[in-house]
Amino acid sequence: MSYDYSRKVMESVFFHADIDAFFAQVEKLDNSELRDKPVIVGGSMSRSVVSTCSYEARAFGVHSGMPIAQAKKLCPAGVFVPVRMKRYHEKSVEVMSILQSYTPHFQQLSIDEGFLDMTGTKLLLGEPEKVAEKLKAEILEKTKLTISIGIASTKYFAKLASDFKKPNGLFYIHKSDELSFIQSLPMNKIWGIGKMTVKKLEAAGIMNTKTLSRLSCQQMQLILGTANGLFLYDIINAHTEHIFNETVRDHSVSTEMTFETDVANTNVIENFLFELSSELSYRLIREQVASSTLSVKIKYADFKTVTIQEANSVILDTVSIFNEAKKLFYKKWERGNPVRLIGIAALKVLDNEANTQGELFSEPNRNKKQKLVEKTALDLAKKQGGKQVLTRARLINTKETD
Ligand code: TTP
Ligand code: MG
Repeated sequence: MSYDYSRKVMESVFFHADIDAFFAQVEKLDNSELRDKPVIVGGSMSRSVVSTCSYEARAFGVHSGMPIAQAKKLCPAGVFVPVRMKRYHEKSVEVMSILQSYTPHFQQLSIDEGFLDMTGTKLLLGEPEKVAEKLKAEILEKTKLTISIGIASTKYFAKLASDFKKPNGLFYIHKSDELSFIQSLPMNKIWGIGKMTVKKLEAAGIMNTKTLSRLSCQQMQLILGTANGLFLYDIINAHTEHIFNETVRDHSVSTEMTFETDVANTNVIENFLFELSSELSYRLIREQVASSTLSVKIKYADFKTVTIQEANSVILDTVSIFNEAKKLFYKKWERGNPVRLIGIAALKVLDNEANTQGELFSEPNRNKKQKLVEKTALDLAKKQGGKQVLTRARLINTKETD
């Protein structure tokens, strides 16, 4: 038997699908009075930042992670609505199940986005753009939500492409255009270059992507460190096949906050734990990981710090994290001793094998899968959370929305 070596190696085709202004779009869907209005979602419990906002609000400069107070100044006509995670999860499941019906190789990346490996489907399904159009139309018809789709030969470029024509966009970055596409973006628009990286590059005299693209790998590593230098070198030279394919193992996801004044009131503490639980849940889902070991940290007014951890069944959703965290807290807390800071962490997290949001909530985590390396504004907000000042009133006066 002979093998036809002249056969061309098949080019990979990936779609990246991402729901437009997700939380805000769901709010509009559920309340027709919000149609065409600048809708700003956020301000749950103690954390008064914008989760997301509609494109009308974006025109005023409002964006995710911005303090609500600032959003109000920029967009006084904005309609501010609280986060309703449960409802967003429902809609996410609807969208994700349609996405995964298009390919057996679907990778959910966060609550509102995922990759579809469409390699080799051209003969069966047709041109990628046509398939993407059909997919968008099906999602709109069945879920009443618009999404944007990016197409490329790697997941990385597909993700850039979906962002390029948002909202309700469709864009194909062909392989031959990848290098010119990436090198035409301003540095701060290149996915993977955060504010800190831009600062470091500028401090080294690299002011634009063109100059950046001329650096050797060693030069980038000198400026950014070994791993980050290599990561960026690969991106800028359009070597992106490996991105979004690494696996995560044995790291932890944590969040903590400091009280404005030391607190011994259990109502306040429990509200606080709920807020932390909701954040932790959001991050676990977003990073597509799961954990069965929760840890709680308590720092007292005198800075004495204690931690307690316990392995249990898989924890993912806010309520089960909250219940577990509360149990651990009361086990360890010296009753009446005022607390200065509380933290919770999911330890030994593993990639969640589940492909849909629904499975994510019910199934235990199993094998390792793709790593999500996305650095969201939310993560930044959470990091700042440790220093964030909170008021007692805000915590008590808020309703449970998750
Ligand atoms: P994104 O897909 O980053 O944003 P988006 O869907 O609102 O807008 P678009 O994709 O059109 O640019 O995030 C998905 C959802 O995740 C978003 O609707 C709300 C939530 N989210 C936060 O709660 N905080 C954040 O900082 C970010 C970035 C997102
Ligand atoms: Mg989105």
